[in-house]
Amino acid sequence: MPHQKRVAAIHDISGFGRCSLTVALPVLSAAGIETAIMPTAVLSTHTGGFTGYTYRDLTGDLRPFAQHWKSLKLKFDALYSGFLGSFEQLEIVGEIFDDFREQDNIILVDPVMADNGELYKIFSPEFALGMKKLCAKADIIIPNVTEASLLVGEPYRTGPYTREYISLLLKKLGDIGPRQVVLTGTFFDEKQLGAAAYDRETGGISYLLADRIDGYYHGTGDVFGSALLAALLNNFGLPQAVEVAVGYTTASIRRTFEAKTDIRFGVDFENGIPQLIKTLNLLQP
Ligand code: PXL
Repeated sequence: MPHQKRVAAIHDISGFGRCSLTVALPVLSAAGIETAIMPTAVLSTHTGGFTGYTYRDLTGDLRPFAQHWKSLKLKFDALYSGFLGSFEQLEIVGEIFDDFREQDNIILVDPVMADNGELYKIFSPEFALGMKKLCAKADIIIPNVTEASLLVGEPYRTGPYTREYISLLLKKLGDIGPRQVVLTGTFFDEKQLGAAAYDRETGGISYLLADRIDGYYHGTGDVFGSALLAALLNNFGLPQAVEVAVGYTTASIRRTFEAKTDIRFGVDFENGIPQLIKTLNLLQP
């Protein structure tokens, strides 16, 4: 048995709505990865489309969590951050990355802050600057097109995009510091949608697209990011890992669309787990 990989997942817990830790933990665990969680906040639901949700901020717990883990001499094959609720949390998570950085571990930052051309209502415009600093510490970042335009200071454009525009965004995102960039929400026509993957060291760009399903679904960024990390830690190369993540996310959206589920409730990623494990070659004969 090879060494079991271990991840620290730093996101909120939204009790209902299938995003952040309620997605990352099951997906990574199912993929054979030991998953430690550092909750940044506890909410009754995510903030997308619900009103009246509870929000318990856990900023004060982050440093003590990290100090305790450090005292146990824990090492992580990857650190994976997602939704962070404040500027201060960005600073603290940056320190945690410095503390747990190893020569060959992966720091994956999903700069969760915006979608569809708009910053989430709970964030101020300066938040994007703090997120850019955090992205500079990452090995891999996985913004959507809205987050990408905020990170690089380009005006937001609606698609379909040109390959020139997508490669410009990828290169500018790479200039922030990460070795690899995965841009979600990439599309060149109305039929297909997916992600573009860029490796700054080789300059290679790959496009991994799937048939588009109508509608806007919550939590898909977390389904995508968790499956991507699961594939990378199971030794898939970047384009292959992105292909796995696009396939898993698209299938989850398709099931949800067919079930006519309220789009705020997140996607049915659960029923895709058996196929994901097969795709990752984790099924014993
Ligand atoms: O990853 C999306 C997400 C996570 N956590 C919270 C959110 C959102 C998106 O709206 O509100 C609390």
